[in-house]
Amino acid sequence: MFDNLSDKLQRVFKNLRGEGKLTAENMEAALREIRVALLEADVHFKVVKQLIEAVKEKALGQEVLAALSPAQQVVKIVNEELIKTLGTHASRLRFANEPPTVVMIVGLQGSGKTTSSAKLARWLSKNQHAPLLVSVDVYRPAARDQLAVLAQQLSLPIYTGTPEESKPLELARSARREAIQTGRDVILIDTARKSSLSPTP
Ligand SMILES: Nc1nc2c(ncn2[C@@H]2O[C@H](COP(=O)(O)OP(=O)(O)OP(=O)(O)O)[C@@H](O)[C@H]2O)c(=O)[nH]1
Ligand SMILES: [Mg+2]
Repeated sequence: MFDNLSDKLQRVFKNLRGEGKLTAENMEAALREIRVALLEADVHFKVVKQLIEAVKEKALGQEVLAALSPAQQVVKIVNEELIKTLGTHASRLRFANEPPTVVMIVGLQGSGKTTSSAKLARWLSKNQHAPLLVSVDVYRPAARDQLAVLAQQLSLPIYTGTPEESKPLELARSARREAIQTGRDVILIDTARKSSLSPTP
């Protein structure tokens, strides 16, 4: 997601540099493209609006337009505003002293738990970890298949359970056992809340 964003921003900046002279018009065009790039990267529209306004205010200031390399100045301003928006310090994941680390993915219905579980597993596996996915969403039909499909597409290991395992706790316990046996150091549990509308499994 952010790789795409950085490609797009690079393109905007390249165009801006090619313009020679920075004008309010080509700045507008560049800002429009930055806006689209951020929205496509899933940044919340209110956050995008704020960021663009902040950049605009600074970039259209006299000292930028009069600067020796105005495009460079704009790159600097966008960079500073992006850092401000994304936060200046990175939060690290905390791992258990004794593996496996168990991470439960919780959140409102439809908030992206299953997708995030897969994303997190992918990130971990690219960063010297050996994750194991498990879905304990036994309430919604095909919810477990959804995670299994993602795992397969991304070639990530998943504990899919046995036909007898129908309870979240059973699935989580078995996944933990499997992780220990196969040397996986992080278990990502994709959860779901049992709603009153769900059929009792
Ligand atoms: N645009 C966008 N869509 C997302 C993102 N994460 C998930 N989605 C989409 O949002 C919808 C719900 O995502 P899920 O990952 O299934 O959400 P969930 O929390 O597991 O949903 P339940 O299991 O039904 O509670 C899906 O259509 C996803 O493709 C994201 O970061 N950006
Ligand atoms: Mg889900």
